[in-house]
Amino acid sequence: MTGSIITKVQARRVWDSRGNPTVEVEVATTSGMGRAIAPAGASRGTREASDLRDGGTKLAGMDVRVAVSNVTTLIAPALIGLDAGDQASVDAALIALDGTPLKSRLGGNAMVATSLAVLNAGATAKAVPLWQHVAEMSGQTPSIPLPEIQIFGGGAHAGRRVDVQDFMVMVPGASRFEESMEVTSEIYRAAGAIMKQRGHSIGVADEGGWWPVFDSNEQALDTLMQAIEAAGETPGDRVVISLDIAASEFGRNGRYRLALENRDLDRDQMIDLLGRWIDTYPIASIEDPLSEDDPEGMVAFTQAYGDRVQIIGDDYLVTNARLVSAAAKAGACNAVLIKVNQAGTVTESLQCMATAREAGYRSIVSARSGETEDTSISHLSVGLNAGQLKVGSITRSERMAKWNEVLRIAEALPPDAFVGGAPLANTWWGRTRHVSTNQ
Ligand code: 2PG
Ligand code: MG
Repeated sequence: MTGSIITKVQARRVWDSRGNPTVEVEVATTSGMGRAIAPAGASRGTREASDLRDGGTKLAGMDVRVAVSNVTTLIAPALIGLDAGDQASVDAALIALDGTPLKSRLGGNAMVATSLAVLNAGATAKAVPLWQHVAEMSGQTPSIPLPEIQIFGGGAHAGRRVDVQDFMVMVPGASRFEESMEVTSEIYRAAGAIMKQRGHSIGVADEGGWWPVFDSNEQALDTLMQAIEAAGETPGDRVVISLDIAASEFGRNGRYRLALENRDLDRDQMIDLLGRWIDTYPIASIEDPLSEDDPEGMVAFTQAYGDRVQIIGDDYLVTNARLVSAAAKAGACNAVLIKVNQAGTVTESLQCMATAREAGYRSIVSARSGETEDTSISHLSVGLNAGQLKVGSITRSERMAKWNEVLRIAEALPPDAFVGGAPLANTWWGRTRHVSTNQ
């Protein structure tokens, strides 16, 4: 399409939700412009695309001057003249130009901002919304995802005040996306009120969830249960719990150090602990239950609990099609987190989604803990028919920009485009629902 030929690629340094510098890219075609900003993780997988940071002492070494200049000096000349509507070719050019396994030459941050800006430019050139462009590209029927929303932060996002990184809720019993937001907002409020009653000053963690002042990880879970009840819900009925253990942050070589409780667990003890939580609380989804270097643990955990909960690989699979195939073969995990900046390009993320689908894995499009006003992932979750979306809590505008964008997109789709509880149908929640509705 001549209207989508890339005429200009520009970059600038902007700032993320943690006040760190990041890369923004604008890609122009004769039909208009597409823009995107690179997010940044704190709990990062070792096999994900690596961000290029300047190092040194200024801005704690986090500056991105080199990544920004890579866009203008190296990437721009390679992309001008290519078709922004042909995402696969543009991403192939980016990958070839970089030529490293972890995108360390150009920088994963420079590449993902460029790739997503191209995606946006492609949609602009077609004069269609981004979600529609993505749906046409992936051949999927667009759907409105089930949100996974953080109530308490933890782990690397809260000064390691508790070991578990995300205490979240999902509302698979909601009949609309809007309803799940409203129910979650009530739970968030109730959780804040409980923390206040306990005399805690109620600050928030990196993704907007309440700051976790707890004596144990279980106390956080108990408080979450209380908040769900205080919001007038029965835990396990319309609302379920979802956890991101982010175990790579405290596990190595099959050993797990729960700092809050001053306990060291081996692989089997860690699996038993999570199993007890699954037995005690209405947990429908667990992300990274074991660390990225513990495939044995991940297989054992999936064997034991894969028919009861969704088991998501994040650090473990780093949005990598090859790792998803290998995990499926080995019997590790049953779902994959899709973070475009882990893969480095849109095309590789799409390939990972396709591989996940073939393997029968569910998929969850996810933001990073360092985010911005960029809403591309909201569109990706809809256009890829991912089924689930995770962007942190229900506060702070780098999060709300994404949830609110889904509300807008939902208006353009029929009411039954909301996937509701479908993604969790084979999990504990789905089974419980099935039994209770037949009683
Ligand atoms: C995760 C993400 C988002 P980070 O682990 O799933 O919560 O965190 O971006 O720090 O990797
Ligand atoms: Mg994670």
